[in-house]
Amino acid sequence: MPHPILDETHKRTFENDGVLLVHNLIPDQVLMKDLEYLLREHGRMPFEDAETNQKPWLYNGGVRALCRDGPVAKTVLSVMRSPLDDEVVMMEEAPIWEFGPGPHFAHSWHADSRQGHSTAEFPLVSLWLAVTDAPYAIEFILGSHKVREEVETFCARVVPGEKKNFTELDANCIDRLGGRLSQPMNMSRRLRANLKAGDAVIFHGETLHRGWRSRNRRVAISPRFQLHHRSPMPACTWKAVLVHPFSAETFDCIPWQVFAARDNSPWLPVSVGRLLGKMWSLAKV
Ligand SMILES: O=C(O)CCC(=O)C(=O)O
Repeated sequence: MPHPILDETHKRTFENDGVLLVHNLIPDQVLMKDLEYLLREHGRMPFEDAETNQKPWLYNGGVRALCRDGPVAKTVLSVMRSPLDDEVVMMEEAPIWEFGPGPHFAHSWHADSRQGHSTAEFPLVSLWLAVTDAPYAIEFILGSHKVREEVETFCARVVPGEKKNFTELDANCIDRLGGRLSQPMNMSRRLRANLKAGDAVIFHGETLHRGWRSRNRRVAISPRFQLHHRSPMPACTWKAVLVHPFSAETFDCIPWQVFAARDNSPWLPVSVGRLLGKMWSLAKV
């Protein structure tokens, strides 16, 4: 499947805003419908810090085929700083976000990387792919990746009853800070687009964003990629998948386990996952 060619203007937008909107990353609506079916079971899982939630390529043939054969990693690599010979890029998690239908409200502002873990030298970059239509489902503060430290210093609040020192960003504080930082960062500029199935947003690990729930159901998947120094690089790891340098064999060094089924039975064995992966590969030629 071809991936969109992103030029210097796109890269500059990504560097300045910390966000880049890519319409029609996957134009094939039949594939998007298939993916929606395959992700459905996982959308019902409660969000938790568990492999079954964050490493869906371990058990979901659809996710695996998308990330191995689809345009996701290539597109992220084309805006990320080019890796040197002794550097690698790993896909480290890929949470699936399914919400609604339900009341209309915003989740908390946050950035995907832990503070200081995404740098110009070793960036973390996320891609959020709308698997169904996702009207105004995710919002970004443009330029906020450049003022992460200020945001955390002024707006992080310890959440009572949560784990020690767990903080959340205060939305009112971010609004006020946005006003004060508007010169020269213009942090009050926001992006909240009407995304269709197959559209994607690529964003820096430090960029502030928040998801919105709405009266309509919507599904998205958000693989995250980190550039690392090569050494020591394990030959095969289950928890992070090597996407640069890429080889399908390296990707497939991880055995497929189980994955969500299309019918009512929740799980099917490995061989059917392989078949679906092949279907995806055929669809791209
Ligand atoms: O889709 C959502 O509502 C949440 C997305 C998000 O916050 C993320 O990918 O980090």
